[in-house]
Parts: sequence; structure tokens; C-alpha cells
Amino acid sequence: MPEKFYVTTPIYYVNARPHIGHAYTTIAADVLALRSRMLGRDTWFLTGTDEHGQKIERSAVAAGIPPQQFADEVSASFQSLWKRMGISYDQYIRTTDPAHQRGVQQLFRTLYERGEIYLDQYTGQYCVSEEMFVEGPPGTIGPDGRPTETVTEENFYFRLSRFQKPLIDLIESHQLAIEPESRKNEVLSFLRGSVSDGGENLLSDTGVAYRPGALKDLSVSRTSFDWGIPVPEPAASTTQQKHVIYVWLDALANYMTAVGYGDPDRQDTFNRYWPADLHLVGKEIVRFHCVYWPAFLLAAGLPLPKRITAHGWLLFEESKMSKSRGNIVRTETILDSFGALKPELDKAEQDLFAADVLRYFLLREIPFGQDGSFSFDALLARYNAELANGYGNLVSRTLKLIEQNFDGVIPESGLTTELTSATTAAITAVDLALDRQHFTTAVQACAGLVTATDGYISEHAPWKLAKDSAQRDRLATVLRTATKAIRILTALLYPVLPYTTERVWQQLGLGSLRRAVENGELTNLTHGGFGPNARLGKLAPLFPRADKDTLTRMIDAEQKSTSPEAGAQQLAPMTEATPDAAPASSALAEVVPEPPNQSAQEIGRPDTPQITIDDFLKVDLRVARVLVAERIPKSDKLLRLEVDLGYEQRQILAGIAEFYDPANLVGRNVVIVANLAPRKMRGLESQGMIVAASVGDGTPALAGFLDDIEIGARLR
Ligand code: ME8
Repeated sequence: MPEKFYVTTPIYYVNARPHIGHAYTTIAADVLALRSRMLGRDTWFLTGTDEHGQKIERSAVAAGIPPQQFADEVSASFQSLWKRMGISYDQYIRTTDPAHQRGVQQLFRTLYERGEIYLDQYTGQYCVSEEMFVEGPPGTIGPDGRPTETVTEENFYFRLSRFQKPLIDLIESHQLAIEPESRKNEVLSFLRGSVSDGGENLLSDTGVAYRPGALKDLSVSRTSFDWGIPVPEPAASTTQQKHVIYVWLDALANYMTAVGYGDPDRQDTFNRYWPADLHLVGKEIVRFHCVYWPAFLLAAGLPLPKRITAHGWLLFEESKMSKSRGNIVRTETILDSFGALKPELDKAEQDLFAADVLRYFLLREIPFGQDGSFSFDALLARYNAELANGYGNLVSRTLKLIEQNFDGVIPESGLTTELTSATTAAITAVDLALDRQHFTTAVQACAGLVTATDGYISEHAPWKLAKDSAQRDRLATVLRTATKAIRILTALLYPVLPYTTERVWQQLGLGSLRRAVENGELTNLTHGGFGPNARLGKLAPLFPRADKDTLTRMIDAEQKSTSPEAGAQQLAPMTEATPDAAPASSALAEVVPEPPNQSAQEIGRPDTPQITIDDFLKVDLRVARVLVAERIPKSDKLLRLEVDLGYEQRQILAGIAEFYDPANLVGRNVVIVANLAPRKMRGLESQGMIVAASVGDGTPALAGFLDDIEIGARLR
């Protein structure tokens, strides 16, 4: 039986389309999967999408479509991007897949039956965007930088507190490996609690102090929405309410349900691949993977994943690239811009070529585990220096010399050991580095071999040797030695540059690299090579130099994609902002809109009296999120809204019933006048007013933002 390797990426939320942050993890996993297959391992590479939970439900509401349709559309955009990039996953899981849902229910049932889950009541602060409860008073700033929401629920609880010591012991003893060290320490310190404040501590097996009780039980169901997997029997019938399973329990279980957990017909697959060898994650979800996930597994009596490796964040414009901040770079921009350097290729191949460029850059530029800034300039500079001038130029000039001097036949030579120590050192360095997910070191080792081979060629100047017939043997030795090094270099780079190395392999006359991988010919790179009279394939340029045009194309493409017009054309899920954002002439609409006195075309300079800035600042305008929207009996005009300001919740009556379907308002961010004196209408108190533009014949258009603004933010 060959050794197996099961690697996973996080399953990405479908509340937004992918950006290069998602591509980063997926690329890293793909590199490891390609390498593992090359080494002849039984490889399973899993990726997918996380489609349940309140966040997704709200985004779907904001987009005005049912959550399943919403999830289908965004999930399809992830899959089509991975296809464009040639990502070689073995399986794409969606948490809305029926088999996954059955598996999650099986896990929940197992935990319940083992006494690890119980029913209880809880009031706490919930951070919707991270889908987690956080400690603190109402209005606490959650991990996403926004005020939390107060949630009171009857919930099922998982006895997480029981696992404090077992987890510390497993991590300390490396049975659960967490990389890098800094993340491991972060997890350990979370598990240990505050041990230095003089309270009573206990000791772990390895003698590390921890504060008992620091790890609290975890709520693992929700009742306030229903976009999730229902809690199964027998737990379900112990409560009157309908509970759905907490989205993180649902999501984490994907790693097991994908390989057959909960499916009696796939028991063999499960036994073959579980436990996972490696979960690759971004650093912000380490706690879920290194605390909750292993605790669920321990509680269910299942084996733990072997290793969790967390990378840092791609930063753009100095902060984490994320859709809620709006500072994302789309992968498509890079595919299109670099693809254009190869007009001779069809679009699918252009994409694969450009994906190579992005793969190389991301893994080379940012030490895996650390945060790193993405910049178009750096991408261009690295491409030109190391792919066009480096690897590409080395291959082209060496093979051209063989074509010119030996009619394309790789010359025979007795002694070709001059670069052996450089190549064996590179093989060892890449192996060691990739085993520990040190991608940057691995790519640097390849770049080092390019430099060594280039140096060797420059030193021996084959173009000079070619002019002297007495030096023909020496010329043969130099070119064969360099070509052998290029073969090894190309195989080493294959996981990082799968498209281009395939082309180089063909130019080397070695046929299909992918086939060689599949046939297990590359498990040991020092074996094999060129037979007698080996003939090169057809030569063609590899990495044309990129100039300012490529840079401009990328910047323009990104600017276009983030402009308001482009925003409107994008699939609605891209933003939770209101589609009808406030036009420049936004007005404070009365709770019940005033009858129109001007049509849109007639709007001229208003003759409203001037006010001072102090007057203006008296009006407390705030962003709020609609939690509840419903019609008021016997009123055609009024809707009753409950809005969340972050620091408190309000009831507001708004005269927009003729224009807005209440179902489409829930989850939407609006602007309210927060310090308006309350007044009663139809027996109900309205504690504020919603701001809308009065357009055309007086139709209200609610003010909003294209960006995802934190609730409670003041407008001024
Ligand atoms: O967290 N830099 O999904 P998500 C680097 N559904 N990596 C980034 C990144 C950035 N700026 N932005 C995103 C979730 N990523 C959950 C996971 S797993 C059982 C459930 C990558 O859509 C990185 O891998 O928010 C990060 O952990 C992941 O996308 C978060 O994706």
C-alpha cells in the first residue's frame, strides 16, 4: 500500500466571490497535492464551500434570492475559478450536499448519545460575520471589528470544557501538530487561560500550568434562523424549538464527511483517508481547527488530524484583504493580465500560464505563516526577475545552444557531474521544505539552482567554446550538464508551475511531464534522464517579459471591478450593501413620505435655509441593520422595523410598506436618525427615522452603502 496523503483547504464561505486570499490557500494545497502524487502517494485533495449559517442567510436576503440559489451561484464562481487555474482537487464538497448533511447529523447524534451535548439557555454577544459567541457586554467589538449582537437562545451545548487538559497534552506532545510555532503557542495560551493572576492552577502531563475552567462549553445549535442542518433525533424531540446545527460544527465536519463519514457505503474510503494528514488554514481560523475540531473528534472517539498549518494574511493597502473591507484583488485580474502576454495561446491555456505566475509569486514572496503585502509592482518585478530572466531564460538559452550546435540532439558526454552537488542540495532542500510547508524556502531553493546553473553556463561560456572546434567535447559536457540540471529543476518546480514545466519537459524531449508523474517516474529525481541521442522537442518562448502595460492592465481591471458601476453589474452577493445606495441628492424622508412636490427632472437648486456645522452635527445619523421587518395590521403604508445599532436595538416605524417587501429588508444596512425624539403611531413607538431619498414621484429609496459598513457607524 502506498503512503497516503489527505490535504484540505478551508471550505470558503459563499457570502462573497473568491479573491486572491482564497486562491493563496488553494494554491498551497494544490502544490502539496501535486508533489504528493509525484512522490507516488495515494493523494486526496479536498476543497469546497461553506454554505450555511446566518451570514449566508443574510447575504441571500440582501440579494433578494433564496439561500440555496445564492449558495449555488457563489459556489459555482469558486469552482469556475479553480477550473480556470487548473487546481487539481480530487473533491469539491458543499455543505449543502445531502451526504454531508447526513454525516453532520451523524456526528451530532454520536456526540449527543455519548453525553457530550446537552440542552441549555444562554444570553450572549454574537459576532455574525465570524459566526461565534464572544465574551463581553452588549456592543462589545467582535473579532471582525464590529459591535456584536445580543442573542438569547435555548441551545444545545457541547462539553468543550472537558477537553482543556486532553488538548493541552495532545498539542504539547506533538500528537496534534500545529504550525508555525507562534500559532501553536497562541492555541496553548488560549487553552491554558490566565495562569498568572494568582488563582489556582493545575499542571498538564508535561508540567505546564493551566487554569481549570478557562475553556467554556460551546453552543452548537441555533434557533434564530433556519438556514442550516436540523438537529437530528433523538436530541430534536427534547425541545419545542427548531434548532439548526452551529455552522462551525457543520463546516468542520466536512473534512470527514467528504471521505465518507456517516455513509455506510463509504466506510472503506473513510478508513483509507481519515485522519487527514494536513489541514491548511488562514491564521484567523486556527482556534476553530485546533480547539473545537479536535475536541469534537475526541468526544466522538475519532482520530485527530495529524497537522494543522496556518498561513498569514495577504494584506492589500495595509490591511487584511477581505471583502468586508473592500480591499480585495481578484484572481481573474491576474489571469487576464498575465494571460495576455501569451497571445498565441487559447484562453484556457493563457489562464493556466498566468495561474503559474500567481502561484510562483505568492509562494515565493511571502514566507508561509507570516502576513505579507500583495502589490502589483512586486508581482511584476518578481515575474521578470525570476521567471522571465531567471528560469525561462536559462531554459531558452541552453536549449538554443543545443539546437544551434548539435542539431537539437542533447550531446553525449562522459563526465557530467559538475552541477551534481547543486542539484542534490536543491532536491533535499525542496523535500525538507515542502514536508514542513515552507513553500518560500522550497521556491528559493529552486531559484538558487537557477542561479547556480546560470553561473555555470556563464563561467564556461559555451558560445565561446562553440567557436573552437577543439573544444567540442567540452561544449558537449557543459550543455549536457546544464540540461541535466534543468531537467531536475523542472521536476522540482512542477508542483509550483504545473503548466510551464509541462512545456519545458516537452522542449527537453521528455514527453509529457504529467504522464511521467502518473507513471511514478519522478519519485526519485536522480534516476532517469536523457538516453543516447535524446532529441529536444520544439522550442518556444516560455515567459515573455512583462512591461508597464501589464501593470496598467491589472490596475485598470481592479479599478473597474471596484467602481460603483461594476458593483451594480456584479452578482448581488458580492456586497451586503443596498443596491439602491443613496444618490447624491439624498434627503431625509419623513417616516411617512411627504407627497411629492418636484419630479426628479425638475430638481433644481433647493432654497432650504443654510445651517451651521453645529446644527448639522446635532443630527445623529447612524448605520443600522434591519433585524425584523413586518407589516402593521390595518396600515398600508407603515412597516414595523427592529434595527440593530450595535450598541442597542430600536423599533422604527417607516412609511415604506408600498415600496419595500419586508422580507427583502431583513439583514439590510440602513441609515437612521438615531436621536429623533420618539413618537407614537398606531399605538406603537417609533424610536428614530429611516433616511431615504425621495425619487421621482416621491418613491423612497433607502440610503445605504456599497461597502459593508459596520453597524453603529456615524455619518458626518
Ligand atoms: O473562514 N489572506 O471561510 P472564509 C490569506 N468558512 N488568506 C485568506 C485571506 C487573506 N486576506 N482571505 C481569505 C471561513 N483567506 C470558513 C472556513 S473551514 C471548516 C470553514 C483564506 O471564506 C484563508 O485560508 O472566510 C482563510 O482561512 C480562508 O480563506 C477564510 O475563508
